[in-house]
Amino acid sequence: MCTMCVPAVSAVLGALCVWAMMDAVCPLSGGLLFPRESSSRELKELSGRWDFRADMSPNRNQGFDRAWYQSRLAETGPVIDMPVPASYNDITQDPALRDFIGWVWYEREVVVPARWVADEGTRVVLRVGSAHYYSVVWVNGVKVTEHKGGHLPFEADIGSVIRKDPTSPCRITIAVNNTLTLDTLPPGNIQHMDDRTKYPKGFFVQNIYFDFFNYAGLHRPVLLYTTPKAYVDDITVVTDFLDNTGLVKYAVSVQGATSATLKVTLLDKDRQSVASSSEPSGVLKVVDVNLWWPFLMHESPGYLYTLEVQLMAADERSTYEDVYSLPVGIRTVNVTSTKFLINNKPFYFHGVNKHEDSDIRGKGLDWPLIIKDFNLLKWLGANSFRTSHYPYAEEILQMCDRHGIVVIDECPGVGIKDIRSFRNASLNHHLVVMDELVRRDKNHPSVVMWSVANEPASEMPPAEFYFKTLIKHTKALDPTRPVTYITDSNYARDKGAPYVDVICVNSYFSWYHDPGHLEVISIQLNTQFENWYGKYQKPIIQSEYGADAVPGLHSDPPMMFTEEYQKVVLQNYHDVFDQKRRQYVVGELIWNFADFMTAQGITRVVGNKKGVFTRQRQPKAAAFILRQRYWSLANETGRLPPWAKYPCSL
Ligand code: BDP
Repeated sequence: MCTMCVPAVSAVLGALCVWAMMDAVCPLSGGLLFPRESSSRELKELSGRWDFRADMSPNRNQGFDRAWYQSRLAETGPVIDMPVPASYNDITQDPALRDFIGWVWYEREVVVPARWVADEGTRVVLRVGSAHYYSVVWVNGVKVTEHKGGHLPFEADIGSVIRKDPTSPCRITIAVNNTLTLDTLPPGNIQHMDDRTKYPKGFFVQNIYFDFFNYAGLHRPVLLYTTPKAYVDDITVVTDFLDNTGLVKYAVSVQGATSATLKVTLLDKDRQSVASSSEPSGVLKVVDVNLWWPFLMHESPGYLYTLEVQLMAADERSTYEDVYSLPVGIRTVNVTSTKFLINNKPFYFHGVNKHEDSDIRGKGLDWPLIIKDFNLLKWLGANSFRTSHYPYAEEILQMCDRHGIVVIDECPGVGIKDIRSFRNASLNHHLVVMDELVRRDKNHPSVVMWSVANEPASEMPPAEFYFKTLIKHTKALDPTRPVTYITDSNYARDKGAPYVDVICVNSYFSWYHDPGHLEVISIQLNTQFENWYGKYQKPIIQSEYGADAVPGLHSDPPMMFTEEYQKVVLQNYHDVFDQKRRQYVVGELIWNFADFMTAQGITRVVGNKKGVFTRQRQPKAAAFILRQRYWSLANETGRLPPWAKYPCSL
């Protein structure tokens, strides 16, 4: 495939020539609904053991040169077992695989139910939840799709390929490349070290400008699912309410049928129909509506209706019926100059920043971890989190919808520090990623704001055009949600702030600035808030603050890296939050929920230790401080269910 690449060229160029091809392709066509079973749709999960090989050849291109996708991977060289979903980095004892840069190859043979193959009226779709960063997919040696970007799903209709030879098993090959360039999100670059007195032949490193390990592989489920040939391709829902009546504006798009009949029904929690229509778009009215409320803001948070869409279509050969059910939460989001409103009531974010990160799995989706984390969020009394620094799995957002955990949904625009990453190629890719993100997450009631980037070099002159364009584009995609980016820049020099709806600011007083001096926090934080509000008159969220604490390390008086120091940093910040939240501060998100892995470096001791929980999800002293605070904030600002009035052991 990479005919432009000569063997001596590096892994990064191998990736680049593929991306150039992608740019010519129209970025978004159609919807990308989460795959759900229904009476008309079947699903086959491909989680489990896959064959795997990293292409360790000097230019990382041997797999393409020798067409590894054309036969079984085991026939072209040695393979090892690799779990999917998971990052591959921490699965073996091999440091070369942990730190690998370039193409890796996954393969799995699947038995496809005979009916799926025989029935020409069935679409068979291969879906990859996410693969970091760039991927190419073949079925039985035929390329079916490629995708750029490590955190969003992509899919391909593979029906025609598997029908070519109905007797052979379906062999899925996925090549994944984690090389980052100045135009990827996040950006990075490859540096070759040619001084032979210092480095071995062919030595190169991947430079990154973000603070988490660049885990790679098939991070989210890979699956096959079916739909009829005529099918519900996309649904968009926007909600509102007037007094006691909920309003669900919807639009359904259909593919594969010239004419179709639709039945759209809104069901309540007891599966009773509360409104229906037969139009492809319209407004459903719900009397005595149950609004979707955040956790700890209402006795029954996270109320979800179900929008059931039934499609009937026919062509000269057959009739088709498709059914798709979408969970719908009815709520509104608005921003004033001092408040963030959900359902017209002031909402205060008392929450966390997270990472998709854990032992062994890296960034691989893992249900025990997801559910444990939601239990810990509730234990803390957290009502929100930010998906720092990339979109999280859809399964996680579904949990947020169910439990009323409010989300600031962030795209992978982290580490935009090099001026060359503000060029058109980067901006165009960033716009496409926002298209993909909004397409995927637009219907989640839990998502209340888009964050287009984290700590970009927003003081650089090109940042103004870049963020103006990006934010305008995002608002055009979704006029119903506020848009922000997260800044650590100086209020007077930040170029993008005029365009955001909410100011989100990160600061680490007494840590990166004036390390060890807890006494500066109160004055510096106060100045920070007054400056930003004075200049922009927009509500402010403290989107990051915190300190590293090595669990079990103690000192009194507190010293940096001890549990006591982390605790006192938090308490000093909280004192200022308590003054400013009565004015224009609308939220506080601790950095970080849990310790997480980073690249190796002199400031990181086996990862970033700013978690209030360890990486294994055990609480540090700071977790108890936060828990006390969040529950008392909830008692003050929300309407708690009786069981939650005072959680045990406070
Ligand atoms: C912030 C970054 C975050 C880092 C954190 C830290 O947004 O990604 O992990 O600093 O240094 O500025 O702990």
